[in-house]
Amino acid sequence: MIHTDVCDRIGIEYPIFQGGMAWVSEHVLAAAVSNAGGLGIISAMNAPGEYLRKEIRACREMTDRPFGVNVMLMSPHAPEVAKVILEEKVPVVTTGAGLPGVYMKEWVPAGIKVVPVVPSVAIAKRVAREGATAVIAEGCESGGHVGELTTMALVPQVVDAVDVPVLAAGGIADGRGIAASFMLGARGVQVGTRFLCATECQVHPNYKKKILAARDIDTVVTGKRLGHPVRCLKNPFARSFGQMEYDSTITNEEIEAFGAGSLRKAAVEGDMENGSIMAGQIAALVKEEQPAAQIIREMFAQAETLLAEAAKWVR
Ligand code: TUI
Repeated sequence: MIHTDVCDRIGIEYPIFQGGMAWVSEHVLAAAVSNAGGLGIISAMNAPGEYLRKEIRACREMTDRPFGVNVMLMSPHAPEVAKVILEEKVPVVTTGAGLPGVYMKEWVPAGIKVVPVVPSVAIAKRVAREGATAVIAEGCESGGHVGELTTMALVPQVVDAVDVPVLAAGGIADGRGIAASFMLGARGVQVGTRFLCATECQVHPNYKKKILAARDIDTVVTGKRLGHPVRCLKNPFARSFGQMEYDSTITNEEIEAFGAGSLRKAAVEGDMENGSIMAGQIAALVKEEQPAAQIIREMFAQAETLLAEAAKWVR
């Protein structure tokens, strides 16, 4: 059995968080992951606070176990979302795409456990100082909004820099990823792409099919010119976006307008031509649709075997 201080601090059985994926991570998936012993996460994405309140209450109908909410800090609704989190007494909050300090001033004294996603050592140190319960060091192998560093380079540096437990994210989809993360000093993992293909995940079936068909080199990072790089699967949308970024006659506003609503198009409408199919580099490792509980059990059984056998290489 694998049990770490992340399990104790968060109140979960397996040290695994489900990624807070915008337009994907809603209460059905979150409750399934929490019921399976991980930490299910509802994405507040860029929706108003009342959307989140409904999702939180629906999640509580489906599970008595701890769950989390992910706040995308670039969202214009982040301030009201932060209030809803306080009012609904959400047990755990993860944050992404920005610095959560201003909200942590209210969340931390209220007993809410805050676990920010960090792309660098400096940001990890900062949020640890501000009262984070743990941090998620996310490498650029992950899907969606990405930083510069790989998981392999980022995780050990963050582990050395902070006193709180570190979860690794980016490029983890099986037990090998968990075992490797532990060797880098992480005490837990966050997984997004594999949970996209959980049976309970409500994302459009076309999206799941694309993940299941992906090859190793099928992702690309768009949006670097705009200052918010996003990893997604190569498709006509990503190609056009990339061409626009190279074209100096096109303004940033025009590119933003082209990208607006593109994740929703893919995740909700199933538009695989004009939508942004955000996914991590590990998509090709996702082989089948499975219940969340099976994904978690399988990943940890494999990690346990690998970690137990690792000593055989030492003479
Ligand atoms: O947030 C994510 N992944 C996301 S958010 C998202 S929604 C979106 N849609 C369209 C365009 C952009 C975003 C899709 N995927 N992951 C966590 C994460 N956080 N990765 C990197 C960071 C991060 C980056 C900078 C965290 C803090 C940070 O602080 C620096 C600063 O100056 O804000």
